[in-house]
Amino acid sequence: MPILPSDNSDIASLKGIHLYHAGISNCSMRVRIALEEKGLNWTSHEIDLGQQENLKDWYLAINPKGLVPAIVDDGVLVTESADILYYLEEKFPEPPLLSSDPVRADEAREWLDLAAALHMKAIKTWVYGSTGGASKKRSDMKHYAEIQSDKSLVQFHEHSLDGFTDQEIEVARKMLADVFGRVEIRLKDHVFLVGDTQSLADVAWLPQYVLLNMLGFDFRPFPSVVEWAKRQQQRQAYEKAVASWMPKVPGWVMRLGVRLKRFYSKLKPA
Ligand SMILES: N[C@@H](CCC(=O)N[C@@H](CS)C(=O)NCC(=O)O)C(=O)O
Repeated sequence: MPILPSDNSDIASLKGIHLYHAGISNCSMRVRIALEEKGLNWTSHEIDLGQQENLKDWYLAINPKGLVPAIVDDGVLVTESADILYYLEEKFPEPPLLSSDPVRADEAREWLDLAAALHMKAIKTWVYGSTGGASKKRSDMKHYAEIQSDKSLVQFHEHSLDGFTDQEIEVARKMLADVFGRVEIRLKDHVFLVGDTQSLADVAWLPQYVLLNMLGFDFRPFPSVVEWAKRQQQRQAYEKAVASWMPKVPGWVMRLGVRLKRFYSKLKPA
């Protein structure tokens, strides 16, 4: 678990739970959901990704990869959404999001680890690819390459500036459709992804649904997933953890914007 050693006295002196996050980030969403499911009090530090606040020196001292989310809990710094969820589960076991049955707990861990493993190659690639989006400017890349030790991130952002090919977007879409196909089979006759109660598996995958659905991913082949998401969205944690952080425009406006952006990005000369 990457509990990052920090000799930064500002971090070490923080009391309580501090979450560094962004509203629409799916990785941030899953941590906010876990915090709310567990009824924990936390202090919000919203990071403006559009303004690249995540790459400012003060934030790099918290997460050297310049990614959200990160938490500091009584001076203990943890990054990576999956690791933060494991940390919260260990430190605040009630109500449990991992079953006491080791087989069920292992299943939930597998779903969470799968969400983490697919983040760049499926989710991020589909989201950036299908929106024609790039979060960095070409002129920022030299500096970004200097400060970013994770070269796969540098490569990803460089590539996003040229645009993902239709084939790359399709490979990402297919990976996601395969996973949601598995989720669909499970949810046809179950309320939760694992066992009979809310677990880290639901917490890990709901944000993927929320983000992808907002951006127009086709969930029509997965009706049980859609019903599960509706149930999840009825949970008390959802309003505070997700809904209240989402853009205040209707989904169709977001999707229209996405299609227009994609259309114009295709018109741009290579
Ligand atoms: N593996 C990381 C991924 C975190 C991540 O990619 N966060 C995105 C938002 S969802 C971010 O900070 N992007 C800013 C950037 O790439 O500059 C995790 O699970 O926490």
